[in-house]
Amino acid sequence: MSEPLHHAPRRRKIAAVALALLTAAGLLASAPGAAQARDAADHCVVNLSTGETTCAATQSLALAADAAAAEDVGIMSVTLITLYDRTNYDPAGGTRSFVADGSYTCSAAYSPVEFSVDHLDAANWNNRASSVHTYRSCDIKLWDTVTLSGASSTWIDNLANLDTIGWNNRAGSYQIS
Ligand SMILES: [Ca+2]
Ligand SMILES: [Ca+2]
Repeated sequence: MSEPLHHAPRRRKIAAVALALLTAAGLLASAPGAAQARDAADHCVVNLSTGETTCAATQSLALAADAAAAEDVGIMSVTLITLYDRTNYDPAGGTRSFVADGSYTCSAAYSPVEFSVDHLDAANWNNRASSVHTYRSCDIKLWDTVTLSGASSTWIDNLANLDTIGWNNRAGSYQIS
């Protein structure tokens, strides 16, 4: 494989979580092979409270896997934002969700910024988001580059088609407030 070695442990962990879920759901008979599972794991949940990123073959499985892992350490996950590869919040093309502890709600003001998430390229999400949904009073600002620099979007609540503001397949990093 051409991927950096430091990615290997996380991928193994992700595979283990996905397999555990498939087993629990009684779906193991139809589980894809390892190569297919790796390609299909395009739904990830970044948990601010635990620092873990959990991926699975579907958005619901990824959220469930994150929730189960967080619950083990006494944290209730709540989704703050979800990026969608496709427009109209269609999860079929892949999703990336950002979650925090259940008590978290974003402040009404845009300043100060509450979370900054850069380097979407490292997650294979550079220039990819086409719709975005936010929760818990959070809004999102997109940045063109992966380092929170260059052009930035307005603060977005929910937007089913980022092309309407010229931000389709453009975000390289983002901020939440
Ligand atoms: Ca896209
Ligand atoms: Ca960009």
